Amino acid sequence: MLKRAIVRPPSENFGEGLTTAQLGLPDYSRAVVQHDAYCAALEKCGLELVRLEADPRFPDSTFVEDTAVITEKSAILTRPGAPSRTDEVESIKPVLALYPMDIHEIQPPGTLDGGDVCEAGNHFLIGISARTNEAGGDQLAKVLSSYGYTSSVVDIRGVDSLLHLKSGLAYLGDDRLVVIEALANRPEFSDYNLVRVMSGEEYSANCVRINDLVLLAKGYSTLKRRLRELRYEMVELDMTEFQRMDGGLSCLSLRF
Ligand code: CIR
Repeated sequence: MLKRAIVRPPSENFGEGLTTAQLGLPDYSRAVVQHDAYCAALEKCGLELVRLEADPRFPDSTFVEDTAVITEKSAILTRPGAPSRTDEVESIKPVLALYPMDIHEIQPPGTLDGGDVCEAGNHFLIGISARTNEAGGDQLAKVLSSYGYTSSVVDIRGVDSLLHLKSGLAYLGDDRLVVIEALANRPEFSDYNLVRVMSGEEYSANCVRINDLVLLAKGYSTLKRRLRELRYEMVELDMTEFQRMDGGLSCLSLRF
């Protein structure tokens, strides 16, 4: 059962962050409203929120997920692959130090973004991407294995328009993965039950199961219908302003 989530609202200069989306600049006030609704949804999932201040030094810092990987007994501080984001980790470190868990850190030359790490029960899928390199993935795998978790690597470097592994993949529990078509035939996922996301609706793959609810981006009726058939209870959230900055539902919180 997840108990809490760290969140950080977007800063006014949020639109100066990194993006490849070509969807135009985000509207800051609308992003704040969408972030508020996201926080309310996390509370509806039963999470207590640890709310950090917006940090204009790092326009991408609302995407807190990229700064750490958290397991039951440990937190691994990442080393984000984009130079403009590397130092975001510094302000997360003291927050995680407040909780009774071991803290590890990814070391150079390793780079790792939390968005590339998908926890699937006791197994972790680690994406190798433009942000996460093999050295970062190896370091994470070693730490995870010291706590009894297994892991495997998924190279997504050839997959167009996929920033992070979790931009195209989500674990719903019950050995079930939501996955975009471009990843669906990968042997790495052959042991899972797959919910395939049709092409053109890739953004919806970044959904998040939190306790009894699944958070889903608004406007993607195909996945919504499928998840309803599978009897998931969902909360739909307007994510347009974060999508403009390549961010999705999982990126906006660190859940543990
Ligand atoms: C970036 O490019 O780093 C941000 N604009 C978006 C990060 C999204 N994070 C995630 O998928 N975990």
